[in-house]
Amino acid sequence: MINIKENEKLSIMNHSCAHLMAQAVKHLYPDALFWVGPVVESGFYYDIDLGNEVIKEEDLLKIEKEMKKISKDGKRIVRREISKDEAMEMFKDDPYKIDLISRMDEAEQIISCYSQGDFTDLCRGPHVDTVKELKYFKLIKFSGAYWKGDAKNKMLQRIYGVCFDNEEDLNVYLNELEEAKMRDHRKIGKDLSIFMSHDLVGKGMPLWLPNGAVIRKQLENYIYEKERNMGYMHVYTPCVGTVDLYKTSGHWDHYKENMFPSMKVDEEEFVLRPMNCPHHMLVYGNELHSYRDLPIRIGEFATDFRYEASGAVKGLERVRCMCQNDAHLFVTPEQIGEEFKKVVSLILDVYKDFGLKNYKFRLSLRDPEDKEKYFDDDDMWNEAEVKLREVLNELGVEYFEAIGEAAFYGPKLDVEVKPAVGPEVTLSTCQLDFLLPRKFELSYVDSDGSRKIPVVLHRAIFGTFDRFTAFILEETKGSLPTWLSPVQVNIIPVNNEYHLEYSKELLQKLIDLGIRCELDQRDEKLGYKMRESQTRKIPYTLVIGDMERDSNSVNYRMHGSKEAISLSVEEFIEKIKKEVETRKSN
Ligand code: TSB
Ligand code: ZN
Repeated sequence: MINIKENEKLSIMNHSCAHLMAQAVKHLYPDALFWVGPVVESGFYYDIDLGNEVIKEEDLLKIEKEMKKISKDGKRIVRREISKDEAMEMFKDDPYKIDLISRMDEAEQIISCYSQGDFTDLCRGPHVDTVKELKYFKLIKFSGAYWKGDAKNKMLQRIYGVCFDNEEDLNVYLNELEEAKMRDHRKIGKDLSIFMSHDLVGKGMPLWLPNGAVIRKQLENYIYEKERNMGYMHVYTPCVGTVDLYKTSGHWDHYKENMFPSMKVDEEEFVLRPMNCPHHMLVYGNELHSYRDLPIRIGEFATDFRYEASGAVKGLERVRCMCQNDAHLFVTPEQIGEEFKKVVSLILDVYKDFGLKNYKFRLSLRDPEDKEKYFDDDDMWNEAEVKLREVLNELGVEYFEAIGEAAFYGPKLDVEVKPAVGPEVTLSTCQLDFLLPRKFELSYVDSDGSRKIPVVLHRAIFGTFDRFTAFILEETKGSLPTWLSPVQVNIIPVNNEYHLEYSKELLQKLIDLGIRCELDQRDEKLGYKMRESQTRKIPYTLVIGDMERDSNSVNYRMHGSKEAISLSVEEFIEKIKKEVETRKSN
């Protein structure tokens, strides 16, 4: 999808279109006040104070109609430069503009504003010459948005739109948008009953429904096996810790704004944990370790809580209660390269198993100028960066570098993916850490009998089960491979009177073999049931009639295929079992 913000011409058009929309809104809602109207990747938006009015779907059409009218009228867009004092006077009845003007740099004594007909707005510009040039636009959606993004402030109305310089590009864009909406995991998650949310549970706290729970369990089994084979040891630890634990780890100082507030129980003060590292440090410290025991790999499917802004939470992708596929690897300094390589290889392996191709590796480094954010040890940082690059080059992995994106304790490698809707997010991560083991006074006995401090690699291959599930739902458009599908086989008897008994036997046989199977014995038309089986994206739909019953066979259609194939029951079982056991991807 085109990035409007990165295209100079479209960027100017979209910015002008935001003004056009504001003018139309002002015509329809004379008391409207305007906050900011920037150009974004997907077009433009404007945050508007409409008093107590809340924008509805049909209002967008009204505003669009008014925009068309103004555009036809064809007024010129005129730039004017005024002094800060003039601006203050001109907008004295508009608290939002006064806020903007009063915060403008002292050096910025000249302020520009743009007028078109009866509408004037404060703006740096540039703009198109006349509103006539704005013909091919569409208002896309609306939402509430707190003034300055702060939940303590008033809720404004945000309207999004997009503008192109020709009709075809607009239509292509709108089609792509429609497709992205269909691929959005929030829609798929609802259509396929994978997760839900409820105000009584809270924002960013999805509930995994039975279908989602099956997927999650399969993911857990899959990654557990991989990790176990690589020598990981899995633990269970509580999803709370005392404030002192997080003071020791440094999270209380560096991560507090991402944490839920603390709560007192008797004499102890607890927090819901945002990360599992401190718990795992304590697990490591529970025993004395020799250099011969290292690497020690402590894994956990661990629930964490993070305060994410209410406007940022999104389906399963960005939640406030999440489950990490987490592990902390304790290594000697000499083992860093090799262990890091194993993690990157595991990431590559997993992505291949899932048939994922749309991702990028990002090597996140510190900004050497920023002495506040990053733990101060130049040698450590330089050495670590060299090592990570070395491994990536050895593995022939393509990556880009991002300065200033490292964690406060060390550089990291992230895997970035693009969701159907919205900005890129991180899936997998592997982070080098020289700091936490020191804070928890961890050690191992080296070959010469001396005490040494281990280095820690924090890593999450799926990231969280939540975000990974969101991503694979979008990548597969909900058509999951058989091994991951909540229901793998749907049996439909042609006629309940003659074929139900055989169908029931078949159902039981498949269930006994651990295949997730359903029998549709409702009194509905065969065609209807088959279509529904497709909509539910069930990999195998078996249609059972006389032929199948009499010859102990099945007749199946795979999801997305019209072809009907006959196999003996034994052959079918063999086929599907193999597909599940090898976790075949689509
Ligand atoms: C890997 N301490 C490390 C851990 O040992 C850690 O917590 N790293 S993290 O902060 O990067 O989080 C790990 C992964 O969780 C991220 O890579 C991302 O994929 C996922 N994640 C982070 N925040 C959210 C969220 N709000 N919702 C869903 N998944 C999230
Ligand atoms: Zn960690």
